[in-house]
Amino acid sequence: MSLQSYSRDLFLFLYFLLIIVSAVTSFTIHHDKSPFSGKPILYLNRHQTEEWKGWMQVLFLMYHYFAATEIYNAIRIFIAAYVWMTGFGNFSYYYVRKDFSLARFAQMMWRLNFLVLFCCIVLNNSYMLYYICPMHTLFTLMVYVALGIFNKYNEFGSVMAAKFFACFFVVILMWEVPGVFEVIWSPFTLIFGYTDPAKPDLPRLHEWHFRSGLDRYIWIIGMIYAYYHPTVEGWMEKLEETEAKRRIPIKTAVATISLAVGYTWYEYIYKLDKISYNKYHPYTSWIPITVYICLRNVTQQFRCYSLTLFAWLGKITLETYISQIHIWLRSGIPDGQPKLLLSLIPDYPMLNFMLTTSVYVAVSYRLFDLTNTLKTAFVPSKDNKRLTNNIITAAAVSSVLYSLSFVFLRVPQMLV
Ligand SMILES: *[C@@H]1O[C@H](CO)[C@@H](O)[C@H](O)[C@H]1NC(C)=O
Ligand SMILES: CC(=O)N[C@H]1CO[C@H](CO)[C@@H](O)[C@@H]1O
Repeated sequence: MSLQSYSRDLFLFLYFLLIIVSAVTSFTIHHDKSPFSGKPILYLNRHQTEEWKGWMQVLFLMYHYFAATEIYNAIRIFIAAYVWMTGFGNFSYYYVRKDFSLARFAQMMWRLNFLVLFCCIVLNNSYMLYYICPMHTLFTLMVYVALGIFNKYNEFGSVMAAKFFACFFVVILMWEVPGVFEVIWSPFTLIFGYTDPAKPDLPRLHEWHFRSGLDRYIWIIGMIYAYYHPTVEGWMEKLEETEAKRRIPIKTAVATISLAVGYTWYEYIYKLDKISYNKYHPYTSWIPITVYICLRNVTQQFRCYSLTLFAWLGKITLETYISQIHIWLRSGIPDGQPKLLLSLIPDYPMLNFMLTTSVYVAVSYRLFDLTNTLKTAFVPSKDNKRLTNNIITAAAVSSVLYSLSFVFLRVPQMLV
């Protein structure tokens, strides 16, 4: 059993090493076409989003492994960025494809919750121990509902504006008005309740309120960015076609403004201590995200490049997030926060890190694969009858199993 220990030098060394390795081995230039215009893709394409997820995820995981508390605020931003992508990706999908079918919805829920459900059942953990999953499920649902209601009218700008306002209204009502959150969620305490064995006195819904509240607005910002995405792409195409004499000053101005805004945010918000930072986070997390988006695509070259190794890691973020708790770190008791490291080679922390990390990443990839394979098998795309049958069978089988295990758990007590 080794305890987490933090050395900034080692932390940065490992992270930069990974960047160098992926730059050397997986630097890729893409020549994709935009689905909107057929021209070369401009900004925030898939590769970039996945790469973005990947490099954030590595820092997020290393933050846990090495207990790097000094980057706490940065980690909050990364999680906000994931939620931003949930809003952005799901909005684009539903807005463009208009596919609100049961099958598509069930597939999305399967992808988000299949693995975590089994971890909860097998290891007797709460859903909230893996708070990323309920959070993304909630915000995915909210995007789905926002776009699904009266979806025939989504073409009208005024309807979309009303929908965005309605989203803000719901969020303000639920999180800003004291007491409303508890009233709405207390019937679901069984699912969203959580008690950290290390802090048994907090209310059951505290964790859910805290985690979901931190990123309550950013998914709407993601939707708004997705809504204006084609417009901004249009501007960018035009700018790219103008002569260098006008293009370069405009780009320089964009870069300078982004850097200045980013720096101001860093000085006045980021540097705050954890508690005060968390107060401002819901209202300010869009600033660094916007700055990153601007800088990441400021030149055509920048936009087309991506590091495929990070993009690969970005695809399996959900699995690496869930399995880190069990096969990289460990906690020892149900519902405990993972404060210990999995140790296969005691006394050799670096070798141990290498070995457990390889096993952990390989298993995560396998779990990602399995989730998708089983999804195709159980959630058929175009066969609603079979899908309904599967849902009913699953419900029946799980309730039988649940009742049986409930009885079996009582047996030892009855024998005494
Ligand atoms: C919707 O959001 C979820 C959660 O982040 C994500 O797993 C899923 O891929 C998104 N769907 C689309 C179509 O982008
Ligand atoms: C906000 C921003 O800097 N966008 C840039 C993205 O890339 C295009 C290239 O087509 C530039 O014109 C934009 O300035």
